[in-house]
Amino acid sequence: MLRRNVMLAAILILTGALVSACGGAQSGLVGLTPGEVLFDLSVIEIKGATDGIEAPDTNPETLSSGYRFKPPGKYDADNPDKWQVSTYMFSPSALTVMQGDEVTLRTFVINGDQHSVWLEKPDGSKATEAEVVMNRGRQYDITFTASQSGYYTLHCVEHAPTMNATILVLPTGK
Ligand SMILES: [Cu+2]
Repeated sequence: MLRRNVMLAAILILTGALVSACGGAQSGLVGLTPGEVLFDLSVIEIKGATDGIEAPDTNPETLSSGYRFKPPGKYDADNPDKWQVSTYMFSPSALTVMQGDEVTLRTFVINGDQHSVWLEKPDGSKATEAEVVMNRGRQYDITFTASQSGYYTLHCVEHAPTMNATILVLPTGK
């Protein structure tokens, strides 16, 4: 079974919940068996600029290496009051799968020249043997078996601690 996006997964989960509510077998999420799941992710950078309020006292770049800050005077030569912030992120950054799924995170890099990406299991160990170095304009697959229920976290080294994606693995009850 190949599921391609989280919306379909959500529908399947809802269907399973309804089946359970209607007196189906009580063994976890009815009708869902582990399968292959493919997600398409993008690496993006979102930006916001203003001259409507003063720049923050704390430089956002001290909060995360994923944040960028162009202060007043350095952002717009024609408008010394204007400033900009931005952040790198995975989109989508929250996914749901079933325990036992073979999951592929197919990731295309739109913004940022390099992201070194690794995957953390719910127990804190690494699900990827090495960091996957992702460069702009290229597509990369990270494939893993969601053997543990809980939260897997996709991390970017260069833009830690805020450039993450979370994959919630629902237990099958088996
Ligand atoms: Cu990054």
